[in-house]
Amino acid sequence: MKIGNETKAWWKEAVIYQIYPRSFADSNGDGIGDLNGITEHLPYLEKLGVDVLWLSPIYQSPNDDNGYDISDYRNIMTEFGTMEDFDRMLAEAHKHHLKIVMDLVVNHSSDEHAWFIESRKSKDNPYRDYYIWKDPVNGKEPNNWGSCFGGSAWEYDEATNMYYLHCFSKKQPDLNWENPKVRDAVFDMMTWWCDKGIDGFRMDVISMISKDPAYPDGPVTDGLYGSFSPYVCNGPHVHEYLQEMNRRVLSKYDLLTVGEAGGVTIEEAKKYANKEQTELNMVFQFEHVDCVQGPIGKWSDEKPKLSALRPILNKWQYELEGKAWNSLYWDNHDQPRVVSRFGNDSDQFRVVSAKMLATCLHMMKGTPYIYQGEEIGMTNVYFDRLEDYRDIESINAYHQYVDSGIVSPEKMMSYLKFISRDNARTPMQWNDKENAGFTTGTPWIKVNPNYTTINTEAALADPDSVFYYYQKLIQLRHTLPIVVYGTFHGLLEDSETIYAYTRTLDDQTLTIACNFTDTEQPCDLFEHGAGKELISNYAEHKAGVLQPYEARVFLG
Ligand code: TEU
Ligand code: CA
Repeated sequence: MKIGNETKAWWKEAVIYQIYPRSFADSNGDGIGDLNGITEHLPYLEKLGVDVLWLSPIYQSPNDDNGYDISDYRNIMTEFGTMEDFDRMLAEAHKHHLKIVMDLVVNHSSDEHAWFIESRKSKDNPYRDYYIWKDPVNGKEPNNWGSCFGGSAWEYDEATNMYYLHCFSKKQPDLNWENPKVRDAVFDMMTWWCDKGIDGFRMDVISMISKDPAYPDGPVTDGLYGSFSPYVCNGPHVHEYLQEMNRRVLSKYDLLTVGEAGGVTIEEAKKYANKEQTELNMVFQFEHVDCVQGPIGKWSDEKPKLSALRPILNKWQYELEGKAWNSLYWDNHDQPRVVSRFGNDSDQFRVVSAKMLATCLHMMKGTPYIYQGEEIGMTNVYFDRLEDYRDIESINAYHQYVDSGIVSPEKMMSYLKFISRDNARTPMQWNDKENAGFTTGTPWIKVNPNYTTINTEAALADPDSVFYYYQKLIQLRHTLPIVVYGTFHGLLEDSETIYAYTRTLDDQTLTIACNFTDTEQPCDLFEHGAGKELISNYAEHKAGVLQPYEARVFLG
C-alpha cells in the first residue's frame, strides 16, 4: 500500500529504543547490567510507547570493547546471564508488544573467537583465510593505516611472521568477507538467531566489510597514521555481500535491518537502503554527529553550530525522499549526551532544550531512535579524572595524543568531557537511591552525580517531564500518518538560531520550529492560518517570537 511517496511498512512507523545492557539495570548486584535487569524494566519501556528494543551486543566476549569483540556468536555473555534468561526476555518483550533487534558485529570478531585462535596457528590452517593476513613490507606494517582506537591497524604475529588487520582494537581482528566460508558461517549464525524469533539486526560498521584489495596507504591528518576510510568504507563488494545476505537470510523473515555506515554518502545510502529493499531497511549516517571535526578528528570541545547542522539534516531529508528510508538519531552508545552537546544542560534549560531537540528529530521523516536515558534528559558526566573513564577509545586517544605532545593533558580532558563515549555509558538513572537504583553493588562505571534529580522515578511523577514529552511524540507518530510519511521541506534556511520545516501529506501540512538558542528569537511562522497545535515545550506562547529553546508543532 502507498502513502504519499512511500510504501507502507511497520519499520517505517516504529520508534526504536537502544539499550546498552551493561549500563541499563543490574539484577544481581555484581555492578554490571544484565538481561534479567532488562526484563524487569519492560513495563517502563512499554509505558514510554516504543516499538522495538535494539540491544548492544550481548554475546560472549572478553569485553575489550564492551561486547563489540565477540568470542562466541551463539552464547550469551556470562556477566549478562544465560540463554534461558535471553529466551525469557524475548518472550516477555513480545508480551509487552516490544520487538527485539540484535546487534550484529561481523566486520570483526574477538581474537579469542575459535576461528581466530585457529587462524593464527599456521598459514595452512583451514581458518587462515577467515581473517586478513599480510606479509611485512620492508620489515614493517603492510601500510600506514591507523586503527580507530589508536596505533597501527596491523598487528604482527610471530607464529607466522605476518600481520593481521584490525580496524578497531588489536583484539578485534577483521573478518575476511572475500572468503565464501566466512559468509556462510555468518549467514548460518544469523539464521539461527532469526529462528529463535528475534525481530531484526543493527549491523555494526557494515559499510567496512569489503576492503580495497590493493591496501594502499591512506591520507595522514593527525600527524601519526593514515586513514583507512577511503579503502575500507563502502568498499568494492559491500553491496554484493549485502544482497547475498538479503537473499539468503533477511528476505526469509519479517525483520528490521539498519546498517551502521560510517563514511556513507547519499549515493551509497540509496544503494544500501534502496526502495526495492534488496539490501537493508536503512542506514545510520554520521555527518550530523561528526559536524565538528578538528585536526585530530572527533576530539574537540567546540559546540556545533546550527548553521553547520542544518544543511546536513536537510540534505538527508531531501535527497532520500521517495528513494530510500532515513534513520533519525542524536544519541547512541558512541556519542555524548544530546542535551549537553546540541542543547543546554544547565538547571535552567535542560528540560526545555531536551524537549526541543526531541521535537526537532521526532517530527522529521525517518525511523527515530532513542538511546537509554535520552527520554529523561540524561546529561554528560564530565569526569575530572582519566581513571574514571572505562572506554578503550577514550583512554587510548588520551595516551596517543597526550604522550606524543600533540595535545596538552588539560585540553584532552576537556575533549573527553565533551565527546567521550563514556558520557553515554554511565548507569541508567532509575531513582534517587544509592547508585541511582542501577545496582546494589559497585557499578562498573561511576553513576552521574545528578541522579538525585534526574531519574525515571522523578520523571514519571512529573507530568511536565521529558519522559511524558517523548511519550507524546511517539503517540503522535503512531496516530498521524503525516508524521511518518509526509514529505519534508526546509524553512528559514538562512536562520542561525531557528531550525524549521514542514511535512506535507495530501492536503495537510505540519509546521515545526525549534529555537536552538537560550534567548528569544523572532519567528512569524505561527502568526496566520487555521489549525491546531500538536505539541510544544511551552504552555504559553508569545506572539512573533520563539522563547528560549521553544519548540512548536502546528497541524494545518
Ligand atoms: O562503531 C563504529 C565506529 O566507527 C566507531 O569508531 C565510532 O564512530 C566511534 O566510537 C565514535 O568515534 C561501532 C560501535 O558502535 C562501537 O561501539 C564499536 O566500538 C565499534 O563499532 C567497533 O565494533
Ligand atoms: Ca549483573
